[in-house]
Amino acid sequence: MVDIILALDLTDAEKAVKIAEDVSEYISAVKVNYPLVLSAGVDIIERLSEIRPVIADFKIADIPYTSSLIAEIAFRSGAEAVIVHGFAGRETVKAVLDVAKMFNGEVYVVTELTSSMEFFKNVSDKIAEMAKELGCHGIIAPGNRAERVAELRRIVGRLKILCPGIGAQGGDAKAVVEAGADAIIVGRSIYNAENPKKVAEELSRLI
Ligand code: 3DU
Repeated sequence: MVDIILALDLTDAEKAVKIAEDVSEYISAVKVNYPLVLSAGVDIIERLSEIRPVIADFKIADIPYTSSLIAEIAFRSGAEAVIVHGFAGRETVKAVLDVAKMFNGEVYVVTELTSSMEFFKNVSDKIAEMAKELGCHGIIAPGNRAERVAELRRIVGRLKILCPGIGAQGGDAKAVVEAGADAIIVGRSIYNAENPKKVAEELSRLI
């Protein structure tokens, strides 16, 4: 089964909670990012986790020590998973994994961004290999490039592949699922819709 993960890049906590509640039956998790956490405070993770498990998309990309502190705050606040940038290197990903283990949490590694391949071209396959080697739970792959999702699938084997870039960024949910995604991450197409529940329901039927 393919999951829908709601990307809640809103800056209004009450609106964010309301949308998560509205669409909860169609989503497997809520992904929070800096816009929401920096405006609503880190406690929003705990609140949202009462609705669905929360993935903290802090795209951690610092030295291992600082990265481990960020991961610890995310897990202590109730996140079930964190997202780390693979380009930060093996030691950073390992430091985040060590923290995740203490909380029984999951770690997903960004391989390449949907928005630009300018610097990722020669590294994203290596990042995917590293994520597999280190025993991460999955990778974040570009949902607007289905052919890359298929290539990354060949590299990571059975690791989970979560794909943002669907809808607002032009990615096609069906193509990405056929390419091997385990979940699609959808933000604006749902939370900016006149009827978020209807959009989530249609997406869930489609995939
Ligand atoms: O474009 P949307 O509104 O559906 O939101 C996509 C979310 O996924 C957003 O939180 C963004 O930070 C995240 N993301 C990407 O869009 C692309 C990536 O390569 C990685 C994460």
